[in-house]
Amino acid sequence: MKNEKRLVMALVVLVVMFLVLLGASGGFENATPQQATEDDSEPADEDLIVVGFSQLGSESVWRATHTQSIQDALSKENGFFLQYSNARQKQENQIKAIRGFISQRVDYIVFSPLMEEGWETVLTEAKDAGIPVILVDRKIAGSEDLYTTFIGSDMEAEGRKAGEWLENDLARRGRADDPLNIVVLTGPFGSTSQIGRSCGFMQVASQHPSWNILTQESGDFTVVKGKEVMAKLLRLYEDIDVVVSQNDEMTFGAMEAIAEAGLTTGIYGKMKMISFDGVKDALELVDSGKINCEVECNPLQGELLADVIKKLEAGEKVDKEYFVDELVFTANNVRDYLSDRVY
Ligand code: GYE
Repeated sequence: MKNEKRLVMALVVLVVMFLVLLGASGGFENATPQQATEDDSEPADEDLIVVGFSQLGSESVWRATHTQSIQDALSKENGFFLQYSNARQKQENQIKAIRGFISQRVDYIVFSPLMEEGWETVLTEAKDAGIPVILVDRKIAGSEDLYTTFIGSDMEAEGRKAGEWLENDLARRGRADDPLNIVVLTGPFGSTSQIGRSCGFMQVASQHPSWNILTQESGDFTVVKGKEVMAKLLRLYEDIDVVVSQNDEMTFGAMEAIAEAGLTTGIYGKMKMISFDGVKDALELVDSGKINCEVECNPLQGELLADVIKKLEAGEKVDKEYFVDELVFTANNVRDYLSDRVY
């Protein structure tokens, strides 16, 4: 009997030890949302400006470049101590990260909101704690007093540029009034990049009764989903003339689906392909004529962000929004930019 008791006790101890080890090794990561920050160390130097940065994920080359640009600019050498957190496409993770930054009393909160809705409560908490919030890349819906400034792209202008390129291309060929079947692969519905790009493109499309928008469907800004959605649309619609794809990853996926269906894109192909971002691999496809038009979205926002924070530190007034410079690439001008493209 005594021995049995001992055995049970030993087993209990083993199970407890196993659970403790599992927790420490991150085995519970899926059950409990990620820690607020991935760099919890304390700033060694009192003079550094402490910034908590919540990035929404790492879905694209654009996003990786955006993160890197901010990490490079907010470096120790430049006077910053950066706490970086990746929300992996979950709004709850971003909210948790922001709450973590508030409780650590960082000097600034920088974040790229996954969606436009749903930030009132947590940003009111930041405001009540007196921590300035800077939005990068994407915006939030609702009250403008919940953030200090925005740094990023004019997404609606990007959408219009896509429409205007199509308008001009058709006019140049004397086909301005030809009926045209268009499909739009969008980013996640409710994100600033989707809302802006769809609205801007629709503003131009609404002036052309011959443009028939067959559908707008989300490809989640990823290669896999872009391919899946495009394959489905090719089965649903026989005669697609134009694909508007709101980022390069979806474009790469869509082009795979189009090739697998035995069809072609670009200057000499069956379908016109319009894409957004302008990463190097996409610019190469513009150069080879497979993508007709790339509307640039500039991820290099870190230096502007650092300048704006330094201004705030100096007590200077800052604008409510800052837009980065962006171009449109076609086969006519892409060679001038291709060799300098680092991402
Ligand atoms: O176009 C896409 C990304 O919000 C501008 O998000 C950004 C978009 C970008 O993942 O590639």
